[in-house]
Amino acid sequence: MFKKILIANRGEIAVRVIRACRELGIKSAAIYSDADKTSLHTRLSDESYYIGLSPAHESYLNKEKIIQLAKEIGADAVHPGYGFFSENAEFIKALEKSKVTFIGPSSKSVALMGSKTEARKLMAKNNVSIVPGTIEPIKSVKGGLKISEEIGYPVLLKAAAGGGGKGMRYISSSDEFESAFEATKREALKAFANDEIYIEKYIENPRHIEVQVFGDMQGNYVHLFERECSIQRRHQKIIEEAPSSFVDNLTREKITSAAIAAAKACNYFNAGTVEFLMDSKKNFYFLEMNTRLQVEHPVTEFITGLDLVKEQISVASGNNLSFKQNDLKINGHALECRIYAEDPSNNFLPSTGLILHYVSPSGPGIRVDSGFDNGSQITVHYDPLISKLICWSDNRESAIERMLRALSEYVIGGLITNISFLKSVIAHPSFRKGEFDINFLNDDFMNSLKKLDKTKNIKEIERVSAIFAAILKSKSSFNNLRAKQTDSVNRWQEQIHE
Ligand code: MV4
Repeated sequence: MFKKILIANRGEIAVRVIRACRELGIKSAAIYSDADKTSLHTRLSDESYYIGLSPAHESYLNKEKIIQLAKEIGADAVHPGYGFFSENAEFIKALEKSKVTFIGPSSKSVALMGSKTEARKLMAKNNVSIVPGTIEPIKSVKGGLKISEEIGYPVLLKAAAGGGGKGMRYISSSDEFESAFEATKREALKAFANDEIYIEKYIENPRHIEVQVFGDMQGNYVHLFERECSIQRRHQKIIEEAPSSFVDNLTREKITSAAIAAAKACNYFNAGTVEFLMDSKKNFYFLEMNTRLQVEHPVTEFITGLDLVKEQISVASGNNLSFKQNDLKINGHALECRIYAEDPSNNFLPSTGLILHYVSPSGPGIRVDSGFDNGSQITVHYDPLISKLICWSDNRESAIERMLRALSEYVIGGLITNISFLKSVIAHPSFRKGEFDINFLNDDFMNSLKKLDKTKNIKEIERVSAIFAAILKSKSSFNNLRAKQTDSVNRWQEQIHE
């Protein structure tokens, strides 16, 4: 087993990995930028190393510096978290050439799944159903028109090097094809330095269902069931759950088998996620594979009782998977809400500043993964994710009630958050019934909230303000806090008058 792990990340996921290291008796080494000098991950780790300025490309994205540091401090392994270098084949390749182990898949698997056309080709060859379309990049407008005619409009043009919604274009009829073809190619070249594009049939109102898979270096594979991630906005997931209320046992059998076939096809090891689109008839299509630990892994941990990060560390050190498929069953239901510092009533504009008062929910069935606490600063440099609130209960209905209870316990003073927006989504009759797809948070939904929510939102602000004011008043250090208090009062007033 490893003795020391360098964590090449920040925020809640760095804290999550530190916790796994601590329980395994492995030393954790954190890296931090200027903005993170006093952050939770910097404080909780056994060792922490300053690596540069606040902008990520000056610190968390400095490949040479991070690899050099890992060697210098005698780390046996690097955990990349999600984002940053987690799916960077060059970073992984550099580690493969050194004595430091990358906690994740091989650079080959990552590179293969990074090319969406290569991935589609491999899936088709291994009988994993892909969205109808091309498996080779399209060369000409004429060729593209012919294929689109065959599969039927509407179609999507996608960048071969894209993914996660970047470099995608909708085409409703042949008149739009030529200009869309040129524009998508141009954008793909600019964004990914690769202008290859391909065609897929447009799947109407699908759900986003993904399967957690795991492999070891001995060629054993398991799946950890599915997650439903349809509640999203502009490709940003907001609420995830496991299992999906839409997936029956037979569909689960088929989609998890497909996911394992996908992992095997690219000789995958460590934690991965196979993403599918599922239409209203429960037909599912391979979309892409995420070759990393995902933000929403805790919902899978809740329903399986496993610790995915410990398992990642274990298989990376060469151990067999610690369990077999038959050892696993779905226990109850889990939901995750992503708590963001953003303003739902102002087009989800990120809200930066100090967290002046922070009380997170707790009690039965609650887990909060956060990289922040009292006095933490939310800056423009990184994702405005404050925390992940995850709830477990023995069924979906009670997990929903528990989530509403937990959201109402949350107090985050000093910043605007999406907490009351999350409450509105979770409490919505369609969400409760499990009747939704990837378009649930569309304009109609947002407009219906606007009408309902003016008073509710102000009530919530008044509630948090009252708690905050009472706490400040009772503190002996009240006078010392005056400057900050003035700041916070202004923020509340800004909200009330918007
Ligand atoms: C699609 C699609 C419909 N049909 N492909 C968006 C992110 C990227 N991973 C693929 N995406 C989509 N691909 C076909 N053929 C709809 C989406 C899509 C989507 C997918 C999953 C979750 C949220 C989404 C939001 C908008 C569009």
